[in-house]
Amino acid sequence: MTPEEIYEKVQQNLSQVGFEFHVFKVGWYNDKVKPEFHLNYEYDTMIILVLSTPDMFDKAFKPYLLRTDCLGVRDPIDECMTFHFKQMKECFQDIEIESIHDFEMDHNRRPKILVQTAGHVAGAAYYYQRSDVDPDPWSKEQKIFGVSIHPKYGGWFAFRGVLIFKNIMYPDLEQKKPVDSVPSLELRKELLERFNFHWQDWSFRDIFLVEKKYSEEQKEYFGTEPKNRAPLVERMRKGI
Ligand code: B12
Repeated sequence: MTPEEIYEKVQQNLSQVGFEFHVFKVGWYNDKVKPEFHLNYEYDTMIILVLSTPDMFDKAFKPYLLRTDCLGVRDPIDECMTFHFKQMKECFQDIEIESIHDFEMDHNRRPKILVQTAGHVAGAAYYYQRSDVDPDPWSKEQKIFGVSIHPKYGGWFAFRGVLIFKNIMYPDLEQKKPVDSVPSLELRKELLERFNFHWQDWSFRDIFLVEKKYSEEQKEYFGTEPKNRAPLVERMRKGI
């Protein structure tokens, strides 16, 4: 199978249930991150980033809840993502794939994949970091986490992980730049401050007028602490 055919098959399988896929090379990612985060594959190895759009909740998650009894499940969203990743891998019986979810940590408790950097090099979502606001307006002691912004959904999406096609090389792939939807320094500062200091009010997600955002039900779900989500799961399972 060619890399183009693989990408096409992934798209066909899952874009109708609210996921988006962006292909890139392992080397582009390794060029950016420190050695301790490197993925141990050749430069041209094909890798696909998976993200969920606002549609995933209704099109993948709720149907998943109806199909399974979620009793004793640690995090139903993570389980649902694991299910879909597994299903994707099963479409490629003869191809070796390593999948890494956004929530997986290595033995040093470091994330196995930095999805924001992956999203940037794959051209999926611009990763705004402290270094993107120059001169730096914050005190040296202040920790400022970076945030990715999608051109259609602003902050109303989540990265779900990557699929690494271990033996598929994609030397001809051309790199796409991510869309810079927050070009002004003033707005970048505002974005990083909203993400770091007011992330609970969701406002960083609306840094510009987005095409689609989470439904009220989805906001209620993600706004509730995982340990308190069981009644919401039950309600959705009963279709109330
Ligand atoms: C650990 C973690 C946290 C920790 C620490 C935060 C942090 N960023 O370190 C805590 C618990 C605080 C946290 C909180 C939240 N998090 Co969090 N978190 C993560 C997680 C699992 C790992 C982040 C991490 O440790 N990074 C390590 C550091 C070192 O990476 P880094 O700063 O990006 O540095 C790298 C880059 O700078 C790169 N690099 C260097 N030069 C260049 C140049 C360029 C151009 C590029 C592109 C890269 C690059 O190299 C560095 C590494 O060597 C990610 C998921 C993941 N697997 O990535 C989610 C993630 C960052 N969190 C996310 C979210 C939404 C949140 C919360 C809002 C809570 C929530 N889940 O709803 C809060 C808000 C943050 C806050 N204000 O506190 C989202 C962000 C989505 C987005 N739009 O960007 C992520 C991506 C999860 C996801 N699945 O989508 N989080």
